[in-house]
Amino acid sequence: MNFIKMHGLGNDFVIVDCFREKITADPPELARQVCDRHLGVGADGLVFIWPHAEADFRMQIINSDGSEAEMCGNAIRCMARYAYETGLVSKTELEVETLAGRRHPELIISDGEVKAVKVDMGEPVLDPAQVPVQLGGDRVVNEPLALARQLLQMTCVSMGNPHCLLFVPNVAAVPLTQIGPEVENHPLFPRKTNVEFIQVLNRNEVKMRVWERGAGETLACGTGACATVVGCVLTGRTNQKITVHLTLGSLEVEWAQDNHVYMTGPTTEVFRGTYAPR
Ligand code: ZDP
Repeated sequence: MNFIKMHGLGNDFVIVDCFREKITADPPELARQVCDRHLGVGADGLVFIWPHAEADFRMQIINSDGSEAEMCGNAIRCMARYAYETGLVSKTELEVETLAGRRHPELIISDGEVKAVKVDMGEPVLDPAQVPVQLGGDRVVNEPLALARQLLQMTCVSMGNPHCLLFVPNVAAVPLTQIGPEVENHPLFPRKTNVEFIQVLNRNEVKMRVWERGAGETLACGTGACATVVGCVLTGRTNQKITVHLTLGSLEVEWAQDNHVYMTGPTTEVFRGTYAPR
């Protein structure tokens, strides 16, 4: 199986072009094998580009634990660039079908190269039943979250996939591997959740670390960065357009007047290869 290894700020993926490859293996099991950093290629997720009748292509994202996610921000940027550079598409504004609905990446080209990708990530969802998080009311903003050894304050946003936002004074000091799984698997989240730890630097910049549903700590999360700007605005901490600083770089995100969240960031192709499924 031919694949392309790409990443968005270190959130890395094995991408399989199903316009050209025939997939016979079971996707969840294939993802667990391929994403294994010792026995496979190694990645945070396995992503398939499928043909689609009405859209330029359909994106399917499987986390490294084999669970399927509704949407993926860093990967959609990588796939948009791959589709353009390999001639799957010949335009710079694309339509991508996902489990979260249609998404619209735009390739930012200069000197013939894809310098960045700007994605309309759609509208955030605050209704607890749709995040989903099992609390009442019309939104979950600054609500208590009781863990085994501490009481946190959370804000919950869906960008098609669930996010639990926790504001902290210093992201570097967060015991991510201890708190992350406890929140990811908390009974309040029937479909588990991604967990973002956010340190507000000023009204235009934040630092963020993420414990991802189905993948653990990753270096970046595009949907998480989009959920972050929504949570920051809802809690009065930042402006609508901010820079989200991640471990290896930053994403520019804006919760715009049209209620859509726009995310702009880089993509990197690392290598191409052939994988022999076990
Ligand atoms: O929602 C989830 O299960 C996420 N782990 C999917 C992957 C999200 C991603 N990190 C992103 O950039 O949005 C790829």
